[in-house]
Amino acid sequence: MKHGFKIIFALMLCLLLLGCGADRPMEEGEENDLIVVGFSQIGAESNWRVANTESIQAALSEENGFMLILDNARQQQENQLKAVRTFIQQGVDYIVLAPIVESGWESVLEEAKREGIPVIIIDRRVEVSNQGLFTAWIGANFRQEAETAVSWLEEELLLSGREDEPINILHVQGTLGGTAQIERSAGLLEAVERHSNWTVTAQLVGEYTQAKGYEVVLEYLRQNRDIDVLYCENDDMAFGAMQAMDELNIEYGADGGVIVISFDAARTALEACMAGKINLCVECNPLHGPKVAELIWQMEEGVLPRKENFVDEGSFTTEMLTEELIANRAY
Ligand code: GZL
Repeated sequence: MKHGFKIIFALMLCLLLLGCGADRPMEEGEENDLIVVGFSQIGAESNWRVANTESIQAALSEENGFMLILDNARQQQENQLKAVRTFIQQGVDYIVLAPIVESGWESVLEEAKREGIPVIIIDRRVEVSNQGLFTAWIGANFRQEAETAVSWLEEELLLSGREDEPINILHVQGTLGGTAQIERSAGLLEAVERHSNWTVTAQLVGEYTQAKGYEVVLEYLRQNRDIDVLYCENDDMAFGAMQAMDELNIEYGADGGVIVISFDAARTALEACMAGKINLCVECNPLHGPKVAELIWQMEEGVLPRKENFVDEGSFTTEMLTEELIANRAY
């Protein structure tokens, strides 16, 4: 724990122990050597994000030797910048940042570096001139996720004899400028370049939420019903789009109609996929907590951690899924 934070922490502790609600006085002689971690999280926009936060909270618990300070930025980069600067002023030991977009982090990361506070980036990436401004990144291979989706679609169309038919694709994007959106979009658009019979009829921004996904898809489908594939860059937007198609009596899913492709593969999406409402769930593993803890312990022992740390992930189709498989999933 940094000297500065020790003073603040000691003051906070005195206030608590003076009857301001301390739930338990420190045991006699108990050393408080918790590792203090400031975590700037984007928000709680999706099931994926909630699972990501829970994973960090579980791994960086007091029982595991940490004091976690969690800040929810409510989808605003400005709030993340403020949170990181507050963590720096508090003199935390480590900062974990889940950046909402790739740009705009150079100066705040330089400030953290000047104070000698290691920063671990999770999930989406940061675009900086000097990769030394952060210690490590943990996350998914978003381009691979897109390639998994496109390869599955190519196979699906071939198996159904539609490989040469005109295919209209409605593309529902996540928050523009975040790595997940950039890579999942690029993977689809590159495939459209390769297939002259594939057309992206529209790109709608659903901000990764069910409400916005429903709103933009309903508005679009009211005017344009001629779509063959719905490519949704996360489950929550897919649920919003499904709500819109239900409202407009548009058939979709494994039994026919619009082919639905979704990313994240949270339990609720897997249940919809098993029910045939989503054709393909491409997994994006949110369980970054254990790896964050592992890298911090390495640094505590003076070991420089690996710079890039990918999480494991796969994909699921209707016929692959069972109640048991879904029940055993961590999120
Ligand atoms: C992906 C992550 C995305 C998820 C969404 O790693 O950045 O943000 O796909 C979440 O569900 O909102």
